[in-house]
Amino acid sequence: MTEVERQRDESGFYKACVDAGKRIREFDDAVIVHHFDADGIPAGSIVFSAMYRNGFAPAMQCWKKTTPEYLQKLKETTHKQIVFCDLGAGYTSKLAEALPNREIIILDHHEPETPVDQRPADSNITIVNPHDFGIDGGNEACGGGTSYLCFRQFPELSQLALVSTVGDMQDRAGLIGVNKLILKDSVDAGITTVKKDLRIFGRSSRSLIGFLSYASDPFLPGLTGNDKNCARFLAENEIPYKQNDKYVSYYELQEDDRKRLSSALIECMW
Ligand SMILES: [Mn+2]
Repeated sequence: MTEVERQRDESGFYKACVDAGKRIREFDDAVIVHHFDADGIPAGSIVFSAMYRNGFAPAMQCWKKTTPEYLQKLKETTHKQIVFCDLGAGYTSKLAEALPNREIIILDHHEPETPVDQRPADSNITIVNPHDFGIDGGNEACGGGTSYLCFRQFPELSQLALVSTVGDMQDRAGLIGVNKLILKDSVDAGITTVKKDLRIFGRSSRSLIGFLSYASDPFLPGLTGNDKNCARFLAENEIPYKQNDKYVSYYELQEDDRKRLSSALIECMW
């Protein structure tokens, strides 16, 4: 049964997360293995933080991908428990074979190796994966989100989950489904505010010219890759990209300048 055919069971997914979170907080000799990317690093940090709040600091390993070398390094440790974050779903049989005497929990959103109803019942591996509940792990639940849902009693960790969501590029059409719930947790906890703004990298870290000329998603016709055109475009729209002889960033603009720039960009996209 593919994930599309599988009936959506959000509450089942949330319960699986809570159960895994409870068990993880009981671990006393654990290593966290997390993916080396913008989703996996916050995901591992979420699990670490939740355990650390219990007075236990687990070991951590950061993997670029699942390779025999990384697996060997993990085998050489003596940790009784292993939590995989943002990886592992595609390699459960290999993990079971290589690490038979450990208790393993996999918090992942990648397509599972085996459909949930065909997995061995006596495995030492617990899998928590949105795909098993008819939830699309490709656009509404990432590794960090799945990890956070195990520990919703700590709503402050929702911010790391949102970093994961953006890092996994699940925010393209706005946050939906599970991601939307995490955002709500974060807003309700008073630690995140939602604001409509330009979705271009470098709002504070780049000069306005760089902000526009390096933009590739979306591609800005006539501006991306062309510093001169960007400077001309800003001047034509009376955006003060240089103030007191210093190039300024988007965040340093006044609200009305930002609005004018947004409108001009929308026009240039048409
Ligand atoms: Mn991921």
